[in-house]
Amino acid sequence: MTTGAPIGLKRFLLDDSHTQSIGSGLASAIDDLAQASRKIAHLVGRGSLAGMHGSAGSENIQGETQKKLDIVSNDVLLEATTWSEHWSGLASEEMDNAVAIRNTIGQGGWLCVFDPLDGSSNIDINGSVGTIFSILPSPKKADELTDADFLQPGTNQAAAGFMLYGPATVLVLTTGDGVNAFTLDTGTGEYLLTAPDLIVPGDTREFAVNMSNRRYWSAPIQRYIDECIAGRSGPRGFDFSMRYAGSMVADLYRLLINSGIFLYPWESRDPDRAGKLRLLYEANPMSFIVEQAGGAASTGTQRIMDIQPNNLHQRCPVIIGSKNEVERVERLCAEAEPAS
Ligand code: P6P
Repeated sequence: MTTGAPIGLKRFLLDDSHTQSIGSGLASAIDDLAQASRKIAHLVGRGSLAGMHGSAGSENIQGETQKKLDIVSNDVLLEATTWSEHWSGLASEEMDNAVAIRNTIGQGGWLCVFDPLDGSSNIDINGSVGTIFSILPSPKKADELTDADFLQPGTNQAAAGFMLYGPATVLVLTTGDGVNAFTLDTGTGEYLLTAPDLIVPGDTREFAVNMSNRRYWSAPIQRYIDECIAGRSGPRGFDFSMRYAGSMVADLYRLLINSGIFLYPWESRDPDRAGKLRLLYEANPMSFIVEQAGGAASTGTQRIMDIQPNNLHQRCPVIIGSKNEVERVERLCAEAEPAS
């Protein structure tokens, strides 16, 4: 290996000091997902030439119309994990229930929960989309697994990451010892370490939120965003900018590289629904990554990774990113709480 050349994902996983403690089983399990993402990246990169734009004509359990690429990406991930000795079960945004991995190769020790293609509303407009994954310890053998075995708090995660299929395909990964980003070399098919030890600055002047939903937010969230918009003449004393991709993977990658705060809060339009984003395969993996990069991830009133899930597709409010801004939102929410 030429000195100074970026190291590949497989070598990073197997011999880097970051991950020697995780063992070769988890390292190889992560590589299964990286392999699958190469195929997804190729399909996404072919755009409409792959003949996979548009709706699949079906809905997922969330009641969301499934894009053809949602289904295909889910199938690619199922294929990559089913024929591997590292997994015992899978759960996905695109599947109502978890599935057990029964194969003759061996009995895996890991569960994977994933959103196979996050931001898929961006597919047809050639926007950035991605895959989000969370890896949990399997409490049982495959044959004994039920959905309940996946209902583990985010603090149980052994690893989490996402692939962003953008102008470049990037894999962002944490195994609990910092956050590292790898870029896919489309020539060799290898993920190369291009951004080691990512850190999210505690302060930021950039926020990401769907402003069209302002009327549905609670008063503290409205106040926080209004103060950002008020800029240097307002209580913050400086100007903010807003960036919003409508794709969590793109919005989160930006705040990991620059700084920022991303919000998808609870909304009054559907008061019984805790938020839009799903806890197990969107909020928890992203929270693990951002916390490992020195940021924070909250519902506004509680640390996301402390939530005890009660449903595979449970949703939660998400306030995530630069720590000092997330804590400011939490203070505003606490002040608004009725005196107990
Ligand atoms: P809205 C994509 O559908 C997604 O689940 C996330 O990737 C994204 O952050 C959010 O929904 C966008 O939702 O309501 O702003 O279009």
